[in-house]
Amino acid sequence: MIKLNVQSAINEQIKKEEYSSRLYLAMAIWCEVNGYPGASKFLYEHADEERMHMMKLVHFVNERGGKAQLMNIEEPTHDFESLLDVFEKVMEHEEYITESINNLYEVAITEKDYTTMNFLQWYITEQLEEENLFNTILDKIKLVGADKAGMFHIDKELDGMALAPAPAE
Ligand code: OFO
Repeated sequence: MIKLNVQSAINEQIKKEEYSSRLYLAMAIWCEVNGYPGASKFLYEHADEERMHMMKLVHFVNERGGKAQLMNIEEPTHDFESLLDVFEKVMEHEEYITESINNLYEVAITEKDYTTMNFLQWYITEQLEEENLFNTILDKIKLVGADKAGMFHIDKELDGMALAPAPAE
């Protein structure tokens, strides 16, 4: 049976993953209406991936005899200055999520909840991969600067960037 404070820490993380999904959805929409179809497709897919992150946590809490709980979430930012601004905000957000996962792991350590610690390993690895991925994208965007042809190329690249298939739950 999952301890109540571990459950409530995971429920907080569920909220953050749900917010991540909506934030990337808002970014995908901005990209779609601002002439970046590739970035838009990439971010729509990423919004789905964040929902999957949320669902894994939901199932985990329920399977451990607890109850996942959804909370109110604030409206995400809708307006961005540029594609660079979008990906800078993605990076900022991912760093925040990494910190949050680390804090959640700390709760599991304190409670000697080895099952949760083991489960969270997946998220720790995932965050490392996501930060690396977004850093690479951000570097490329910074490199092309205001060059329109370069930006077009990056958008094409984002279009072709396949996400890792969702692991079986
Ligand atoms: Fe859920 O990994 Fe990104 O935020």
